[in-house]
Amino acid sequence: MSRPAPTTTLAGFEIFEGYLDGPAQAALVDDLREVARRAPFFAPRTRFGKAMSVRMTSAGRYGWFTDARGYRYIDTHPEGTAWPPIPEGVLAVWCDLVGAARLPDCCLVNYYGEGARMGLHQDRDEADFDWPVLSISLGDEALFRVGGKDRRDPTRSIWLRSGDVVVMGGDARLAYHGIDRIKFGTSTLLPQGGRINLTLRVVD
Ligand code: MD3
Ligand code: FE
Repeated sequence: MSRPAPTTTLAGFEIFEGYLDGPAQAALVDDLREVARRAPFFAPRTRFGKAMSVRMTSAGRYGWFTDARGYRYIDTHPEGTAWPPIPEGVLAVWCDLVGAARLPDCCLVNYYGEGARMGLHQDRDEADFDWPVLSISLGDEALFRVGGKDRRDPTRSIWLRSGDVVVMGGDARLAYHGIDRIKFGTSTLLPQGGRINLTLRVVD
């Protein structure tokens, strides 16, 4: 399959608007129900003791975690069970847009309920920044903010919608980014409303 062209590009940051159609989005949500059954969502606490408003779980060899000891990848769910495998339909998106030479080690699953947000941060807990991070948005619209490699660099904001896929490689890989807010109730994909974001990462 030839790689589709991004609908927007910006310094290593590629957006594929509407990459997944409605049925493909619904199929991924079904796969994620099974992931969440085996690895329930939890509210991580930062090393400052504050619970994050985003709930999380993971699939793959590693899952992302934070507690009093700080941010890191761990090889089991905090309850001690293995992380479930990354669903095939999720891996297919990675293979189409990044390639099949190396598969991701982690699929972080973020759930945003009403009022949830994610502050501006860099993703730098991975060993090799030459691999991009791929993000899949499902459910309600979200205001995504992206800046530069320095926290003080100017930022720009984009609405991400259900079915949009973003690939962050090259200069964008270490860019500061975050989710300012979601527009709760703008999608009917998730029965309870809210937004799920999947990020696929090569960890080690
Ligand atoms: C730009 N998630 O899980 S996805 C995260 O929508 C995270 O849940 C947001 O930031 C979300 O760490 C944004 C888009 C994204 C993900 C990783 C990136 C953008 C990125 C890594 C580097 C640069
Ligand atoms: Fe991030």
